[in-house]
Amino acid sequence: MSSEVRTDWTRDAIAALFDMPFLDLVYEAASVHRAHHPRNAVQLSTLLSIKTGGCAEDCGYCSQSAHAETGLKATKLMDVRAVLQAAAQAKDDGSSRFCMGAAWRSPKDRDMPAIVEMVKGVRQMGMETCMTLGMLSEGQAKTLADAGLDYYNHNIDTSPENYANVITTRGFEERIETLEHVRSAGINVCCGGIVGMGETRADRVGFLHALATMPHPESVPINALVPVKGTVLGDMLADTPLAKIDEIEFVRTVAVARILMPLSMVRLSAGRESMSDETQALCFLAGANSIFTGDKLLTAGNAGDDKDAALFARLGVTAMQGEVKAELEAAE
Ligand code: SAM
Ligand code: DTB
Ligand code: SF4
Repeated sequence: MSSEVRTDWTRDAIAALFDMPFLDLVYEAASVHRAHHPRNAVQLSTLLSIKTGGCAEDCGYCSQSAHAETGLKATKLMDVRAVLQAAAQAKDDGSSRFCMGAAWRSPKDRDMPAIVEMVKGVRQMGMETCMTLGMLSEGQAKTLADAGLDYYNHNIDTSPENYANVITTRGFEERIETLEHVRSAGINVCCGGIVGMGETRADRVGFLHALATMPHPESVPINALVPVKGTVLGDMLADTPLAKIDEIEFVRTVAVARILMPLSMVRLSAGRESMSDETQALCFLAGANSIFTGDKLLTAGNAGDDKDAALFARLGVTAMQGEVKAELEAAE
């Protein structure tokens, strides 16, 4: 089972993985990880919010939604030069991929020339490029591909049936359409979601089922909800602390993602700031092999380079250097 790449997973089979004794599940996931990826190596990506806040969408978890009351100041699209400076710093800090995020429902065509300059500039520094700008038309995906964009992040976030409980201003199917535009343009897909939003186990099964039955995304970010005051879900969690996801269940989600999508990079994404070293170590054992570095995600705090350096030293883990795809192929 561990060496096959399948897109015919059923929900029952995925639920059965979640139900496995924890130690068997982690052992299985670790075996799949070791069969396909360098061991003890974790890829580092750095995020930059190139356009913050004031977003028209109503994603219930997001500090940047104009529908939320988070007091976040909205900004205009950053200058290309300032973006390239931040990328140079990330490279100096050992990151191999620079991910630029904008709080847009979708980019305007008038923004595309600056976006293209950012992609070209970051690539010239020898870093992999990733962007997350909301929904893309076929033409916009093609423009980004021509600029040399390596990855596009666009999350399905949760199960199709839970989607409308989290976001009402767009539908699950619209996410799938953008993912198709990205893939047909030849850009690597980065697609995952959030757990810990008060969803059920069945939603986590449905979320991973959707990912595992499409052409597997090259990167799968698994975010733990960062509860932000003034957002629907942040406030819900503050009122019902028991809804917070159990860390063992979080590790199970990572392990099942690894088993379902053996060749993908599974990224332990938002939420590490409040995660113990022990939980993160279990996630790495269960096959997570990428993280976001630095003190900040887009608007929320992140563990920070000093803490991560200490964690890596504690675990004997090293940073995976660039050329992730080539490494994946060599490990096959
Ligand atoms: N506006 C673009 C979009 O929605 O596609 C890109 C940026 S958006 C912030 C990227 C992803 O970050 C979301 O899809 C969600 O999975 C994740 N995210 C946002 N806020 C989060 C939070 N508070 N906790 C965990 N993950 C979060
Ligand atoms: C993803 O799945 N996680 C990143 C990235 N894609 C763009 C974003 C996490 C955002 C966390 C909340 C914040 O910083 O506002
Ligand atoms: Fe806007 Fe993206 Fe935040 Fe949704 S997740 S409100 S689309 S920035």
